[in-house]
Amino acid sequence: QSLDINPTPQQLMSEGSIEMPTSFNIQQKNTDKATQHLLSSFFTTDNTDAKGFSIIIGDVDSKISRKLRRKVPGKAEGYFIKSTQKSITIIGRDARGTYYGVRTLLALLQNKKMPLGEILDYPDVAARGTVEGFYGTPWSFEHRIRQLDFYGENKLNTYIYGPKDDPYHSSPNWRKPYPENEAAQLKKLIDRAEMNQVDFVWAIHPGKDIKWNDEDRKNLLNKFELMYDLGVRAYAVFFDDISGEGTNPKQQANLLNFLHTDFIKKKKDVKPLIMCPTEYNKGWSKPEGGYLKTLGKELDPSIRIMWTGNTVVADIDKETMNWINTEINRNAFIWWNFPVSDYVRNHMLLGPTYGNGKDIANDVSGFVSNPMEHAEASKIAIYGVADYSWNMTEYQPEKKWLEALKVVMPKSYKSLEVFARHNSDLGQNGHRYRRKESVSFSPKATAFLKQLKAGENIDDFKAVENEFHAMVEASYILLNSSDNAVLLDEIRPWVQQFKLLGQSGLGMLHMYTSLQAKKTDDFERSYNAIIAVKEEMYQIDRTKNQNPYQPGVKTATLVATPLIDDSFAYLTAAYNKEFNKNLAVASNYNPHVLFTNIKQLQNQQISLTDRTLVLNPPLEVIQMAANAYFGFELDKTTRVPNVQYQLENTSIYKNLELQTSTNGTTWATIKTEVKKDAIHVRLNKQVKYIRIVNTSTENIETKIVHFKIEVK
Ligand code: LOG
Repeated sequence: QSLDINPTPQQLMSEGSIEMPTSFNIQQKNTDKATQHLLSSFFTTDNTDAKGFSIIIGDVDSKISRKLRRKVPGKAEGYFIKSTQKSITIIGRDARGTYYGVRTLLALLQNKKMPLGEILDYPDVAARGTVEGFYGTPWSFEHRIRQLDFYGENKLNTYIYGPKDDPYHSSPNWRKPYPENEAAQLKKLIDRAEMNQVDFVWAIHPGKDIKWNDEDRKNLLNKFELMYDLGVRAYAVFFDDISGEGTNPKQQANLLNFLHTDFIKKKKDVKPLIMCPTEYNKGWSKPEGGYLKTLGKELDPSIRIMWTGNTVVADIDKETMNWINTEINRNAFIWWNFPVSDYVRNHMLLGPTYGNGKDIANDVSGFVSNPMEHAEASKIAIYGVADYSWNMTEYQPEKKWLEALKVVMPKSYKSLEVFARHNSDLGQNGHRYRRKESVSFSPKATAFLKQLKAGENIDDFKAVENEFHAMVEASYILLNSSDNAVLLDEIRPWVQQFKLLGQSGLGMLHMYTSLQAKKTDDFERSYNAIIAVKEEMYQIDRTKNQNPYQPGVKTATLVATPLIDDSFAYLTAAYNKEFNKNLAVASNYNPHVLFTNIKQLQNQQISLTDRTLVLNPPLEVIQMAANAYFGFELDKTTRVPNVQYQLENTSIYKNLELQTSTNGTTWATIKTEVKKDAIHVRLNKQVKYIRIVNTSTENIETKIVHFKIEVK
């Protein structure tokens, strides 16, 4: 029988099974609060009895047969289980190991028969879990509670609390205590974490405005004390996405070493510090500045240094680890930027967890995933992270993905699978990170289009039709499912969009068969229906998930949407030609392009809605050397009535010019005025190029808050 245990145990020796006992005699030798609590969630007066099947539980220091205790793996958080005809013994290396042993026991008890044999188990990576470190709406209290329970269930031990948009985590309010309500909620979360054997790591992000003086040192210490009183026993300090004085590595190291000696060491019951450096990925590191080497040399060896990989969003391999570990003199603590979607907010990332090397277990001090602001939907990826970081070499992405879907939607998982397999890629994005999507459907879609355009018989017509049916059906089932209302709340607009997309696909197929049969009425009816469906999709895109970054709701963007759009356009054109008609070939094509010489911005997306052309603002600090510029190149010379932009830190405006051009070589400078930190210009000029350029000789560091123009 298959034992559904996540994460996969390291060694499982099966020796048959016996009938599942109905009554148990629990003997707790040496267990902590979390384990007791977990046991009481399953064993009640209904299924326990002094004469029941014996279950003996304790850690290596408890009074359990020495022979068995010797078998417990030497690794922290490991455990050993022996299950015989007469009894089950669970022994943990430490309290957490015992807890994990009980977790496995509860999974065993879910089987029809009780498996006999031995399990030897331990994690490959010391710290495993998530970092709530994204921009956007922080997770709600209820979501966090659900997450912490999920981590306990899947043997994840780390939750780093660092939402960028919590004002008391970052500048300027990091110095202030949480208001009473927030503090009370945090306390509840910390207790919940403890009950799940999860380290609640509270992170602070002070670098935007920290002064390297005694006062701010005290402010930090004071905040740490306040958090300690709430129950925090693990801390992190983040210096990511900042510019200016806060980025100085010597000062950062001084401060962290101070916190280490004056706080962590003194408290005795607090875990080693975790820090996120300013240069947190190789792409941004400037070896000549010596930033990372300074941290590596100066920081106390116990302090963990986070790392996102070769770029901000990257999968991690051996080379990645070799490089960074040499720089920082220790094993980096991986901050994996998946499934975070704060830079592609109109997408749902529901695909499998894959892409990281299976040979880096001994090169990392931790592995945490930065998830989506959609907490429940992120569980699909987190489930995979739990298995990957526990037992790397055995990790199977697809298998774990299917399991995860079942875990989050025990009844409607098949429908969720249809939806998720078409909603995993990010679309084009500034970080150039992509995921597989519609994998099994993709070759059919390609063949369909090819044969359609070549006027050949379409071999996979039925298969394509079946997929569109599956999309519509899955959407209806999901929209009316009741097995995870919390998840449904997050994905609903995307499912609605997906349903409409499936319907437009079916309509497109009907256009095809009608054209084949030369049934013009049928063709035009389906054509008009698709136009109406597209309008409904457009409405969803314009009203749901509105945010200033990537507003709207995109679905199945890699394979299914382009297939339908292309086929629709092709069929309409073919119909127009054959019947001398004039049906519009709808398109939402954006003909304008980004115009920049800044490498960091090269892949940044721009979007055109109605008549507004927007640079989707990147989240991180942009480096603008002298003569660096960014702006737009319009497809042809066009009247631009208005221009608006805002950059963080208004003092840099004096070093920048707004310029326009009709040929890209001669430029006119436009007079600008700052109002409420932003610049609005009534331009009303014919332009082909428009840009903001650094006309000073200095390097400018800034964040783009927004940049948009109107095009007539
Ligand atoms: C931020 C993070 C954000 C992520 C993805 C780190 C260390 N910091 O570019 O808050 O969620 O990228 O957009 C980041 O990754 N900045």
